[in-house]
Amino acid sequence: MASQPEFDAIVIGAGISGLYMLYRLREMGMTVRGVEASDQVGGVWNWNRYPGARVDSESETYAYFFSRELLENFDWSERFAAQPEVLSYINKAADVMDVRKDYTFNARVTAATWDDDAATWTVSFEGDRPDMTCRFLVSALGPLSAPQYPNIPGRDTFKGLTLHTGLWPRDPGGFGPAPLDFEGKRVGVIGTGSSGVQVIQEMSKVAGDLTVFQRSPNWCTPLGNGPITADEMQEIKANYDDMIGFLDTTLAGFSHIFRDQNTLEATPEERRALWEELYKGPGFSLWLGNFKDVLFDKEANDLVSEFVADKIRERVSDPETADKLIPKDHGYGTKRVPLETKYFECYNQDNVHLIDVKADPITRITETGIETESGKFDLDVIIFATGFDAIVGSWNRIDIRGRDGVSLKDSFDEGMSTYLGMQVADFPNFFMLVGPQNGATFCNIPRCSALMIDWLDGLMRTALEQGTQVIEPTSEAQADYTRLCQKLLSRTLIGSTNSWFTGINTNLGREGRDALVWIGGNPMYRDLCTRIRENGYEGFLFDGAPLAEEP
Ligand code: NA7
Repeated sequence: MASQPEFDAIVIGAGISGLYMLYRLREMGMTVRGVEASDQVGGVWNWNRYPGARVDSESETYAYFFSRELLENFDWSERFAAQPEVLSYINKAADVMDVRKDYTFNARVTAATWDDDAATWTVSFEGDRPDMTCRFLVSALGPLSAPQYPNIPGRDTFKGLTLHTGLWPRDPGGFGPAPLDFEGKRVGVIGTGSSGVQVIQEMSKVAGDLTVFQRSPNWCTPLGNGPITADEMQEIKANYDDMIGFLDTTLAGFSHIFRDQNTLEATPEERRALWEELYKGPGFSLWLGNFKDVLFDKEANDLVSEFVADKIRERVSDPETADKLIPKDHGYGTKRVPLETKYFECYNQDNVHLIDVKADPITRITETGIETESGKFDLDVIIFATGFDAIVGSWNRIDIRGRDGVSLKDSFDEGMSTYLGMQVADFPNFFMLVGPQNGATFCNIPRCSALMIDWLDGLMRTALEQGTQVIEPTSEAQADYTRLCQKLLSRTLIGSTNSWFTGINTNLGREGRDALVWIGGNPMYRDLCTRIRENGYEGFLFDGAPLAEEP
């Protein structure tokens, strides 16, 4: 017998997707509470305040589109906004939605437990905060919110300043980083993913001496940033409808669309001309505006990889250093492509040194710095740009127990399987946003998560209209969807590359690739969701049965 919980719904997380989800649930007439570990909104943009942090999506596309008020009243200052501007935008959006009053801040969720008799979730918190209960539990945890440190002996012994890009100290009362002084300091950065590349660029300008500890190089390409003038902003505002329509046609909600041509159908001269243009183009032009087979066909991928390798050789003066900066273990675009501004040129500066820690592994961290097998580096600051326990880590940090006490982590460990990346069988009324296998995870997140939340809005409204207490997926629908995720991923070169997209996390000893992302793109995901809705939310059970009639 279902009993009355404290709230109709609880949303965990006050990042981009959580805020919008809460707003939609409230508009639906539900009693809803948001809970957030931090003392403020912003999610990933609140935690990752390191110098150099910025979006790789064109700023005006990295936004909510549901509110004309917001579209009209926010002016972006740069083509690719820096973290403080993105955080100020999210704060403005929170004002427009008026959602802060519905949040409990400083509330880190440690556990969530389903009670099948009462048909409610009980949510528990760190410290002595009392539990809360709800009918529907939405986890908007962020795919990159569980920072990880490498397992290097002696990490806690370092007497200098230790920082992690994902847990950067903040400017009290402001939107940016704490005013730390790196001028003239000896700085070491471990990690050369997107965060490492961004922070290295900034540190190279101020550090007396910067040592980069690189395990794997990445295929970084230019960001193409610059200011947005007042006239340009007016033009952007005048064309919002066209832009939104266009974004919905692209693979991942970015402003780039693959060519309708295969690489080898173009002559070498045509290929070169296109790649030169795309390399100079903004953001993910080269990644997502390329020939349509570059992420599928090894021969095509080798050609574009060689083009980017030549660019690195042109930009780095010392051939040996250039060679260390060229990836050998994966092709261009098969992992997340970091975007950069004069990143490679940093290595031409006398104050910047590159250590290849695959050839010369870090052995330990000491009171004074980092030691490798063949060297000793005295440092004032160590920056860990070592990423996250991506996607699954955000959920695994919480002890989530479904029907009969079954653990979500155990279910993930057995092999990722979800329905639409939204629900998992045996976890009734539990929803995930931008998590494993979700259409918004390999995507321009604000754009794609809003589309998904709008769709979930329809599902929840239908449930409310029917007086449904329990929504859950069927095991069959979940297995079919998971097979589709696996099939789509296996067709791409991304699927055969070790990265956080495929669930490899060597730091955590996680081996063996798994389909953690939906790679089919936004239009296919949206069409699938539309078809499911039109078929009476096919694959979902409402109080244990398919929906009685067409919604
Ligand atoms: P990433 O992309 O996961 O990068 C982490 C980096 O840290 C990567 O270069 C790792 O090398 C490196 N790493 C991790 N552990 C170690 C150890 N033990 N020794 C040396 N180097 C290590 O995280 P980011 O924060 O840069 O970016 C995450 C996402 O945020 C990004 O994709 C964007 O979507 C935004 P590895 O490649 O594992 O050899």
